[in-house]
Amino acid sequence: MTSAGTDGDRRHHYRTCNLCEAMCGLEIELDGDSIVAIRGDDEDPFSRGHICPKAVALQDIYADPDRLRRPLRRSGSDWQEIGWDEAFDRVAQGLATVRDQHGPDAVALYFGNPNVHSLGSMLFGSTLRRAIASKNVYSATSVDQLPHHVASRHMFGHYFLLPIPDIDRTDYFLVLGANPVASNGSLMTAPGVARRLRAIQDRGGRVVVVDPRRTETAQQADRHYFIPPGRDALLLLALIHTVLAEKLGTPGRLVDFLDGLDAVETAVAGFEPARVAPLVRIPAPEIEDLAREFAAAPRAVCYGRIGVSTQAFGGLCQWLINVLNIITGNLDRAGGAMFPTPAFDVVTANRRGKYGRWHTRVRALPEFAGELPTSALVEEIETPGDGQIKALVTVAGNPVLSAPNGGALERALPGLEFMAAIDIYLNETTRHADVILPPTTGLECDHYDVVFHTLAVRNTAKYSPALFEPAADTRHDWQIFRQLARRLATPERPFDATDPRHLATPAQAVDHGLRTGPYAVQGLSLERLQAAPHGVDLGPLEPRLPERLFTDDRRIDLAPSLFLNDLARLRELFDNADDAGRSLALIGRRDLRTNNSWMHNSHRLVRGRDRCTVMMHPDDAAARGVENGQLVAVASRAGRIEVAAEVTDNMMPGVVSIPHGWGHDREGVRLTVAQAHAGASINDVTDNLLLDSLTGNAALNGVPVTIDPL
Ligand SMILES: Nc1nc2c(c(=O)[nH]1)N[C@H]1C(S)=C(S)[C@@H](COP(=O)(O)OP(=O)(O)OC[C@H]3O[C@@H](n4cnc5c(=O)[nH]c(N)nc54)[C@H](O)[C@@H]3O)O[C@H]1N2
Ligand SMILES: Nc1nc2c(c(=O)[nH]1)N[C@H]1C(S)=C(S)[C@@H](COP(=O)(O)OP(=O)(O)OC[C@H]3O[C@@H](n4cnc5c(=O)[nH]c(N)nc54)[C@H](O)[C@@H]3O)O[C@H]1N2
Ligand code: SF4
Ligand SMILES: [Mo]
Repeated sequence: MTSAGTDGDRRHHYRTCNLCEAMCGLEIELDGDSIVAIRGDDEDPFSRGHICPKAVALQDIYADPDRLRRPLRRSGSDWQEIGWDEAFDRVAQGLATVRDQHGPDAVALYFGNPNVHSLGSMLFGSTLRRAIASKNVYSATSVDQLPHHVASRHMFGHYFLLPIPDIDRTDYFLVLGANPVASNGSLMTAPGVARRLRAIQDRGGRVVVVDPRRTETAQQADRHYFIPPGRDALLLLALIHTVLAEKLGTPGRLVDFLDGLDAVETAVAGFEPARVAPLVRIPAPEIEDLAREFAAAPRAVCYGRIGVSTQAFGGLCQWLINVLNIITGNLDRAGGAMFPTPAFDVVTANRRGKYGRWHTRVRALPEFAGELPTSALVEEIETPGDGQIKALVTVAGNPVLSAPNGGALERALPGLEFMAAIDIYLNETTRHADVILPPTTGLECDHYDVVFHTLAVRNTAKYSPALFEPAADTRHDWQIFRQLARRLATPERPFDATDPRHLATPAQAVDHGLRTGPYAVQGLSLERLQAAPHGVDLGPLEPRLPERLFTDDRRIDLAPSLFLNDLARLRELFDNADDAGRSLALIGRRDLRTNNSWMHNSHRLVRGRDRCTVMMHPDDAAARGVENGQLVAVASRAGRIEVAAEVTDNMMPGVVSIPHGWGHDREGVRLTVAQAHAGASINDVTDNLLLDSLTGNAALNGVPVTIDPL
């Protein structure tokens, strides 16, 4: 047990919340070993006291009687606790048997979202990957931010060199397909987004939101435009068209290392506002005004997140957002889109992110940075033949609820010869495993945010020691990876126990990263951070280009052919869009008190009204005879679910919205609270065949559905 600061018998522990991307500083008040209160840490230089309701639930996860602490082995539908050695042996044996018989690619790995929030997994997850050495590696990346990576790789030379909106200094914040007031920000680590948005407005700036739903963020904005799902690329082209045609902006100092401006000028021809307007349902004069305002603002930034990533033109959207920022001179300058300088720097030359080195067997979807698109997982399990997936390891992932057409995946999992899960719950996905290996989590772990400091709107650093000793006879995730790697070794791929990568603890690895990082000259080290429990401030984001570029020629490629070629696909939509008989378009949403699929077992997060509803416009409801609160069937090519209708004019007509991560009523799930608030899974309706075919990212938004009252 570690702590800092005492107050009589009461002690205070300071740490960073690792549940979402915001990295809020927490102050946890303890009486002995019991938590008395969890508050925002006012002295955290980054979050300055901000907190959301989920942080308080960290104690619920810690104490949750349903949380697994010992390995489980399944026989039929019964589960039995087993010892760690037996569990490691069984998993290694199950995987090795498949590998020996069918080759390493027959063993697939799926890494879920909490991996990026786990220090152990971020530093040592590669141990497991190398040991399994399969081309079938999948993750939540391809149901999320993959298009951002593809754009960064091709334009800036590194998939993790992601431009982050400098919202604390901007005068104009144009937001497409993100709802940071509910999601707390993504690829923009910025605790207290609502406060930061208000600050833009208070200094005379503007916030403009483009979203098919009038979201919590849109309600706080100066202006909101509805847009039909999947058409943002057209709007962005029209904005760029206007900026170029009216010569509204220049790339400024970026010109010295910028190629492809002419190619962009050619590419946008034909996408004038007047032609695009009827499709995006925003009048041409308003598109033109938006472009003029954006370009005229002293400092502006366009930011687009999951609504413009997990859709049919995700790659084009992320490319065009970068283009808009660049041609108005807003990349790499204060108040624009900037590149953080993290103290532990993962943006290094050795892994820039290769693209298309191999493809999926069935649909020939491209690999990116060593991963294949999660949308392909079902068919790669089900389609017989050479290279078929026969074994699966999920690591902190719940693809049955999170992957498109999760219902089909759920039906495919029992066909595997072997499945293991490294997970803290027996849930919708892990119930199909033969063995579950539960690692320590949250308050039992040391934390340093290797990933999100790289995406943060200010440079800071903070080390959080574990608050509680892990329960007796438990294992950290990194220890699990090592044990499996040791057992999966072969004569060709031996496990070298003396390899420094297998010897270091996460703390030692962090120290090494800090001592070789950009602030090493200022003496930054683990010891220094341990002496500063609230974290240290390293200053605002600074211009980093061209030095930070990783392209071979150290220049920005504004017009990679990959994206130019994809415009043909967009033109097809442009020419053939038929809105007359349009079915309803399904999109997602997030709620402040959820965290994807796995926090519904906390009483305090699920109490109150049912949040798993389908929101629809009053006109769409009336046309189908649906009343507010009524149970309806939502159906698509992939499947059908039943949820209550929530009739609201916050939805654009023709568009309906359901949150993801629900559907806990499956048999055999051991989540007592979540099962009593089960909801239904939107991903039983989303479609694994709907993709951004350029990047392979799932098109979770814009799924055609029908709705009928029950
Ligand atoms: N329709 C629709 N679908 C979506 C989205 C959407 O917007 N709409 N969003 C997508 C996005 S952005 C994402 S990131 C994905 C997320 O997709 P996933 O990562 O597959 O799903 P999660 O719900 O995050 O599941 C996390 C799993 O990790 C386990 N877990 C929690 N903490 C730990 C830990 O410390 N260690 C280990 N080993 N396990 C842990 C949980 O029990 C759970 O099984 O969902 C995607 N799916
Ligand atoms: N409370 C909470 N916070 C979370 C999570 C959570 O589950 N709950 N999940 C975390 C994760 S894993 C991630 S990746 C981030 C995501 O963070 P955000 O990207 O902010 O996620 P959302 O709130 O889903 O916002 C996406 C928005 O896109 C809109 N949208 C859908 N389709 C389109 C479209 O075609 N065009 C446009 N312009 N908009 C569209 C939706 O209406 C929605 O408002 O949130 C993280 N934070
Ligand atoms: S916003 Fe995110 S990081 Fe901050 S307290 Fe909530 S869950 Fe934790
Ligand atoms: Mo995500």
